[in-house]
Formats: sequence, structure tokens, C-alpha cells
Amino acid sequence: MHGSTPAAHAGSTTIRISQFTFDPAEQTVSVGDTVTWVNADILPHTTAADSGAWSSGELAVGAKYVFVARDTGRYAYRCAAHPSMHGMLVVRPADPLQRPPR
Ligand SMILES: [Cu+2]
Repeated sequence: MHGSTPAAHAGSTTIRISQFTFDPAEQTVSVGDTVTWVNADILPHTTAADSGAWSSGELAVGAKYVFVARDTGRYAYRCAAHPSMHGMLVVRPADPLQRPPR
């Protein structure tokens, strides 16, 4: 019978790196979601949270980096090789009832 099992739904999202930009530049996900950066540009890039929450190291052309969001927060990140490349990952609670006031 459907609906009797608590949903442990984890989503996934992809952020594309191309033309020296993260696309989308700001992305909101829920705790437990998987975030994948794909380097679709013509030269290597990285994705690294200013807080140190993640750091991909150099991503070759076509390479991917996968990060599982564990903690809520607003994570500014950038490419270590190109500081002008920056993005924002917003991680919100998985349970809508636990959303913090804003
Ligand atoms: Cu870069």
C-alpha cells in the first residue's frame, strides 16, 4: 500500500561549469541531496566552498565532482583557479517544517 512508508526522498541536481561561470550561479537544495558539478568548459576548473565544506581539486574537461549536502546553510564557493568565478549553494532542511525563519 502506497503512502505508508515515510518518504526518504533525496534529490539530485547538476551545476554546469562553462564559459567561466557556474550555471546556475545560485542553487537551492535540501539536506541529503546530491550536487554534481560538471566541467563543460574547454579548460580545467575547480569548485571549492569558501567555508571548506568541499573542494573538488582540479576538474579536467568533462570531469564531475559530487557533493552530498549534509548541513544546512548558505555556501559561497568559487573556482580556485579563477577567483572571479563564484556561486552560491543554499542547503535547506529536508523537512519543510524545520525550515529556519528568515
Ligand atoms: Cu575556473
